Amino acid sequence: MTETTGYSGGGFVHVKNPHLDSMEEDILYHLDLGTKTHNLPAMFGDIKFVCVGGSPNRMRAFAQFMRRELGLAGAGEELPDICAGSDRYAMYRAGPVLSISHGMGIPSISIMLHELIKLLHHAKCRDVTIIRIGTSGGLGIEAGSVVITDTAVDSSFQPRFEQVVLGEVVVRSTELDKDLAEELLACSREIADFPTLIGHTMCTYDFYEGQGRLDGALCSFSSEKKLEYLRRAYDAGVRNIEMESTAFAALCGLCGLKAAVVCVALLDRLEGDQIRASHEVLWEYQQRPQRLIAAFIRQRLGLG
Ligand code: R2B
Ligand code: URA
Repeated sequence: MTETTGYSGGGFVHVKNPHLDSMEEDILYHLDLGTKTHNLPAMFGDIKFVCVGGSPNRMRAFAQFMRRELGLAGAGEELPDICAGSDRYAMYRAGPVLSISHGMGIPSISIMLHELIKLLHHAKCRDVTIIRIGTSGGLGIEAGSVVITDTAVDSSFQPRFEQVVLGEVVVRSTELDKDLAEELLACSREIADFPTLIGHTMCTYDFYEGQGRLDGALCSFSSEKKLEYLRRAYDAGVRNIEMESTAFAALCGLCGLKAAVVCVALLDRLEGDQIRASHEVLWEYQQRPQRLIAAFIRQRLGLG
């Protein structure tokens, strides 16, 4: 069974679940928010940009950075974690920007996105742009390069996300918003002192064997086989590898959200498996997608 991409009538988030309407209350358990306990339209109705990324600390730093970039009052102060009652995910706000962590891997980001998308729906948000800012392994590109994903592909280089529903495999499209990717690339040309490119992003279920690494606790293939696989991925247009983009693209696409994936490459996987750069270098690399997205948001808000 294949599902097609959704549309967003009137710019609203488009949940595709008839059961939601008949629920008296919706508890967003992993976010520690709910329709009866919180006034979601008042809290979130004016959100226009949602940025998601793996680590809670990084997403707090991003929200703090965005407060400074947008010239918001109290920019230097500690930010409260909106999901403080749950230790699964962290959520911060900077004006019209929401910054949320999603943990590592498809199951973790899927749970967060189901609840986030319902949150945006309950809050009656309109015209929301959602961007994953993350880290990745590069493929044939210099460490520190930023990849804007045009298509998220699975480990067979196909633009699909397979979700098992009631024991059946449902295949979902992983198309992302092409215009948004181009807008981000144009933005990078203006600000970036680092290489930025558009390419396919391969999403895997594992960091080690799943990404062809030789340095996990298990490995049953040779260095030659690994390189042959990674070169085939490169020839199919893959420029970086991470662990969430197909699920992110599928869920956001079906719910009518304009979505982008922007990840920095921490290393070139054609040159090795271990991430050897220092903490300082890695910290600076991780700021690159944040700087690009800050410039993009400033531009969209007419501050650029
Ligand atoms: C990138 O980095 C994490 C693994 O180190 C994973 O969440 C991803 O997609
Ligand atoms: N994240 C990944 O998923 N893979 C890498 O190689 C680096 C970061």
